[in-house]
Amino acid sequence: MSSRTSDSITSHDRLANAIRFLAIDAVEAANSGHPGLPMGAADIATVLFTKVLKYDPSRPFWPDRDRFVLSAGHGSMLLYSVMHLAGYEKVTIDEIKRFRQLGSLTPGHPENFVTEGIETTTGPLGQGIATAVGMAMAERLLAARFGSDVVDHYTYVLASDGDLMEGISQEAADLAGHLKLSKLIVMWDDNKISIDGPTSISGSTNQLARFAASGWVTAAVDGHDPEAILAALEAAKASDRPTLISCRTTIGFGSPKKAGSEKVHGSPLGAEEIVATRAALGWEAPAFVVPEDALNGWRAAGAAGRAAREAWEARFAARPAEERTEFERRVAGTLPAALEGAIVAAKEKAVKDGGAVATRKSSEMVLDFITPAVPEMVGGSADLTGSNNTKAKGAKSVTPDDFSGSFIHYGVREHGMAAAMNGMALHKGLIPFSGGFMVFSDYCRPAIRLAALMGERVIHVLTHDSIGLGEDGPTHQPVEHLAALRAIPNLLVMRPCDTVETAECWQIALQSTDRPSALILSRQNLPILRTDATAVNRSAEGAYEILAASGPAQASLFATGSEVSLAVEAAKLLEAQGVPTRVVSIPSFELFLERPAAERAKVIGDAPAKVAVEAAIRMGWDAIVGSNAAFVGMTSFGASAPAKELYAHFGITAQQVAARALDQLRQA
Ligand SMILES: Cc1ncc(C[n+]2csc(CCOP(=O)(O)OP(=O)(O)O)c2C)c(N)n1
Repeated sequence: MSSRTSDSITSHDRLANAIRFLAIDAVEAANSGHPGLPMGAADIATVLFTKVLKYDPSRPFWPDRDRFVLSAGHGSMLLYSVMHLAGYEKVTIDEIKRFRQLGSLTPGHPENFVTEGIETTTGPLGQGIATAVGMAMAERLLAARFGSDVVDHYTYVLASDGDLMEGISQEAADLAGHLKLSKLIVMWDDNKISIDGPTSISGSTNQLARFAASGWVTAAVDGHDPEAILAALEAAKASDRPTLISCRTTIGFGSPKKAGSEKVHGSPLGAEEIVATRAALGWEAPAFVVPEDALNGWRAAGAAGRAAREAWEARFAARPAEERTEFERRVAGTLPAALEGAIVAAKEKAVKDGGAVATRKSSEMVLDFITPAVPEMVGGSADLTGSNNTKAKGAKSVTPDDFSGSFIHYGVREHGMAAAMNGMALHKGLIPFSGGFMVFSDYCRPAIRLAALMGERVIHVLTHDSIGLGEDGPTHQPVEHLAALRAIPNLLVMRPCDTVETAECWQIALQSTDRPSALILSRQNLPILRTDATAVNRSAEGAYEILAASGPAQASLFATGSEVSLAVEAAKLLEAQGVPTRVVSIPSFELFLERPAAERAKVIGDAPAKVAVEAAIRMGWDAIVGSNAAFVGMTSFGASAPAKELYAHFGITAQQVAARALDQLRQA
């Protein structure tokens, strides 16, 4: 099998078995978890973390560290064991003992916002590998900006069968292969077992051929042979393309009765089998005790990374001061002072130009102002660049041979795009934003949800936001999507009504360092309603009176985005009939709901008639306007026709809004 000497076998095996038994014992103590993967992949992790990976446990956030992503998040105990063994201070043996308990640093699946040193949250299979593609892209993008003296690292992934079964893995593979992300190395824990049994019961893809077809280098090794693993990793590092290494392993390696079977995937081994496994692997130490030789070996490997970190610090210190400050600013995620002026300039232009503009065009105009001011922004689109308007003036496209650009052609891969954006944000140093049709936010929802969970600043520009897109019809017309996006905790959903609000929403999205944003934009033209081009950001209030009533308000109309101008028209109709009417624009439910109740009550007001209008379903509106308010919107899918006809067909008109207000006044 290999030419290992007995000494090296002993020491490697001791290090790998230390991972195995921490995992076995922690899962047993928690009475839940996944021992199979850590036991099977312990040899891979040992080679990676003791011989290859550039990291320093004492500085988990050192910018030029290699990234490691455990895409198969269910194998979290592999990561926690390695981190404890290598010397990540906070992952103590007590935390290992508290695996999966409330408030521990060792939750069921790895959570980057809980445990320092974990690069990304994983668990939904396929997300990790796709997120890692974004990290590898970020490395290339930043190396093109700051040079390889400052940015020069690899991104490693441990992926399971399930990761490769998920469709997103193909989007990720395709993107990485096309971009020739040569510093992305995926180790596939090829154990041929998933939950239902052998993977052969549900799939027969030749994964190596698939990745090869997407432009990857592939290799296959015995995943229990440390020398073969090391050689494959060394070759992968020298490659000019991303590499997939099939590491053939036995799930639950070492367990006499359960190794190689799905029984060890996701349940504790049980006391008897643990005794048998200890005997089989020659491990005498009791539960949670790491023998001194193994601990010393691991700690020495962990401490070895310090030299690389210090060498990087010396190289970085030799860079010009201005460059250092800029790099540090971008990595810290602090915005440049120039942003505010750029926002005001965009607002001034909007007011000066006047006229009706689609908010997707407004957004493009705003980007022309802000992207030069915020050079860490990296845009893109899922093959809808001309429709999403996310390519600012002068933005250069990124190509496989030139990462100095700031616009990415993601191809028709919404899910891969959203996950890659998460990876870029997690990497630090960039602010990713993208473009897609809003209706296809469904295609990237799992990645948007993870961004929200992780609290990452990614900005999704979602255009064609309602029946207002017209002729493409119900397959393309969002109806439930606003409600569905608003349902994701910690996602900021913003639907601006004109160019001034669009500029404000961009400013809010950029300033929201701890949550993702979705900018919901129209295809159809909308009149300019705001003519105040100052530094005051009214959209940040979430909701505000955009049109005052002529006297004490009898009717309050509430609307978002394209329906705000419709509400303004309705207000004019009502005023003409002697009903003093005000209009409240609500660019963001979330921002509004974060304000104190008394302030909210003031904005909502106490007019006897209240009507909300939004070309979408009602779900969510009751929390804003109350269940007694009338609602003009959608209750079904849309249809294929010119936008104006659709608004009339579905009864979303100024006349309808006015009529509903009058109904309410009659009933009052
Ligand atoms: C998107 C998604 N679907 C389903 C699951 C539930 N799940 C966890 S692990 C797994 C498959 C396990 O097989 P494999 O990936 O080969 O891992 P191994 O058995 O080798 O540990 C499934 C279906 C999940 N975590 N993510």
